[in-house]
Amino acid sequence: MIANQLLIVLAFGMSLVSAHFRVEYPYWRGDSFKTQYTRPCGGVNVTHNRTQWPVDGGSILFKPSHHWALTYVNLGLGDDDSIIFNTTLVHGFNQTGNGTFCFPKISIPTNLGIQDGTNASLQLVQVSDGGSSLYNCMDITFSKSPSNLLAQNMCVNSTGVGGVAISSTPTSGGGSPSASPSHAGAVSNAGAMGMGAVGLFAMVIASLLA
Ligand SMILES: [Cu+2]
Repeated sequence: MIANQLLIVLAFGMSLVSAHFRVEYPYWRGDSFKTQYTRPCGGVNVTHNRTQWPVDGGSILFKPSHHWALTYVNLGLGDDDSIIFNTTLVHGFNQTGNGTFCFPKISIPTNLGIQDGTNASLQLVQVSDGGSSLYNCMDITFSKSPSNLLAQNMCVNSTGVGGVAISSTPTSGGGSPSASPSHAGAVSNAGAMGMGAVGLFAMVIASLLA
């Protein structure tokens, strides 16, 4: 048991050091590992390395490295560093597991006036256990016939990677609200209530505190 706890501590330590995420498609602005906490784009300025992205929306493939992270996708129109990411394309959800995660097709609101040739940037935000937000941006040009679409058979989640909707109420069970992870009994109850990765995470913390 002590060995197990040591392994868990090591795993957490490693995830803090090698933390962060990278984006594979559309091309990210560049390596942001040292500055990824910097808003709005991880400390990397706008580029000319634009990926053609369908006018009605496309896919995003990225590699998260945290056990879980609240995750968002925002859109900003324009092609310089004054872009404001004021359109939320994917509202917050809990992205679970590390490996590869893919959104097959993120749809675009029709009232933004986007057409063939419109330049924009996508902003991917992840907030994990430490509370700091991590950012990466991808510069795109909307296109009616994109030349470099991500093949749909490439758009898969690796084993153990997924997502859980965030809800203001327990997803099942209907018992009392989940408690803080300071009491092991309450935590295992939270797990039984279908808290998924969050419950699992709380259980790991509880085992460290025990
Ligand atoms: Cu990180």
